[in-house]
Amino acid sequence: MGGTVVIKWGGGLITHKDQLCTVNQTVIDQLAKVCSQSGKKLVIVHGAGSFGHMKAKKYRLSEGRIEGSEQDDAVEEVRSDMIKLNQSVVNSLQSHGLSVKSYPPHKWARGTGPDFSGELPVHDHVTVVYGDVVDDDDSEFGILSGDDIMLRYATELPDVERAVFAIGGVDGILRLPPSRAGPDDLIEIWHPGLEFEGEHASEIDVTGGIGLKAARGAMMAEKGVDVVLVNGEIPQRVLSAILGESVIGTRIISGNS
Ligand code: IP8
Repeated sequence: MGGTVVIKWGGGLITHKDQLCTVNQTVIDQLAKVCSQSGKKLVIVHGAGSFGHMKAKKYRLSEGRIEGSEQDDAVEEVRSDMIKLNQSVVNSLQSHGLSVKSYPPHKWARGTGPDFSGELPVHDHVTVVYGDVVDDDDSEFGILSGDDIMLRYATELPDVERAVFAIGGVDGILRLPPSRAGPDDLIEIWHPGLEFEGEHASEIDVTGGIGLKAARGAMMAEKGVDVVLVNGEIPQRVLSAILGESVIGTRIISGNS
């Protein structure tokens, strides 16, 4: 079976981002299928999309405890919404014959950002984790992005072959925001010295959008991990990316390469 491939299923890819708690079942099933076809040992990290960002934004959960603000129900609701999204992911993977174990981060991780604490759980075959509301020593709770979890798995597991970000609606990192970009604006090889004008829906998202993926991807590349971003709506590209074949998308290389 070889080494492990760490793959992010973007939240905007696997949910309908503008409709509260609505899964994109077609995409989830396509991704589950290619994961099963790949025959690889996988760590799948999924994002939150409309199961996390909308309520987290409304109740300002990424800011931690705000005195005088009623946030406790929202913390529990987002955790339970994320368990529902995770269940859809796990069910689909299992229905494609995979041996899967899922580990809700609020049970094993503390703190936010790339230096969160907690031992990374791993299952023999397919491990599933996701962006979540976690406890935090300073601010009581906060939002741990799947992108930070990706970074830690990709750089700390001993046998990682590569890291793949499957994202929604775009072919990779574009020079211009998707609304203004043309076919020639895909950046095929990106490193931190190369500027791009990412679009971040900060009125919707509580985590970092494409900019955070690029930044975490660069940190992985720095440690020698191959990183690629691909359009997650095109199953063949996701499969090629998992297998390490050449594919339309953005490869991230370290600033020093
Ligand atoms: O979508 C965010 O995770 P991400 C988690 O991976 C929540 O950045 C609960 C909003």
